[in-house]
Amino acid sequence: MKLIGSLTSPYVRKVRIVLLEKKVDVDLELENVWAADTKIALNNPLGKIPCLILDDGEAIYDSRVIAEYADTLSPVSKLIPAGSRERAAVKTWEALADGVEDAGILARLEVTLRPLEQQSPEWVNRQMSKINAALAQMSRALGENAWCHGNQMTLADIAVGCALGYMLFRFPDITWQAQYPNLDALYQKLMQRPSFAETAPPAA
Ligand SMILES: N[C@@H](CCC(=O)N[C@@H](CS)C(=O)NCC(=O)O)C(=O)O
Repeated sequence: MKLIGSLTSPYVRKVRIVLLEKKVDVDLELENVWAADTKIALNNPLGKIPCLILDDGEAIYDSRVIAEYADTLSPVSKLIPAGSRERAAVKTWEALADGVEDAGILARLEVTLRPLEQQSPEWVNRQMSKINAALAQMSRALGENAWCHGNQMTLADIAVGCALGYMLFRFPDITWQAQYPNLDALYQKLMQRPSFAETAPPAA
């Protein structure tokens, strides 16, 4: 299988970590989806990464679908519980973490893609308040627990770890580590794992 992605996308990182934890080998094909000549639409008409190309050529996206599919590919490290309620809880953590990235990307695009006079500070503030609310909710829900859900690492922790890593990478001024020591402890613990260490975004 081939994973089309980048080294900076937090969604791609989540999928790469899942595949590493599941011990599923894929070739990573780097694609700059922002380049004028990107070929991503040949596989994903939405023009987004990650996109997983199966051995028969079928394309699978987005990151939540790929993560769910990858969890079925090997019996090692079950990342999504089988029970429907537990599954929904883990997927809600994932939605929360992905939502932090969605808001961060929208805020960043506003200031990196638009000329200054067209930028909306209200829009950026709206996205930043989503990020702040989501980080507070993550910290509240994690509490003193070792993992986001249950007593072992799940997709919830992987998704949250990627969102926190994305904050460090793109929003270093947000002081979540001092504000939420429990999230920081979780992140430091995750970074001990080769899957997280190997996929850390390159220095900005
Ligand atoms: N919900 C999607 C989001 C993927 C996404 O937005 N990826 C970004 C890279 S970080 C992208 O490809 N953006 C290109 C675009 O929006 O045109 C997922 O979970 O895979």
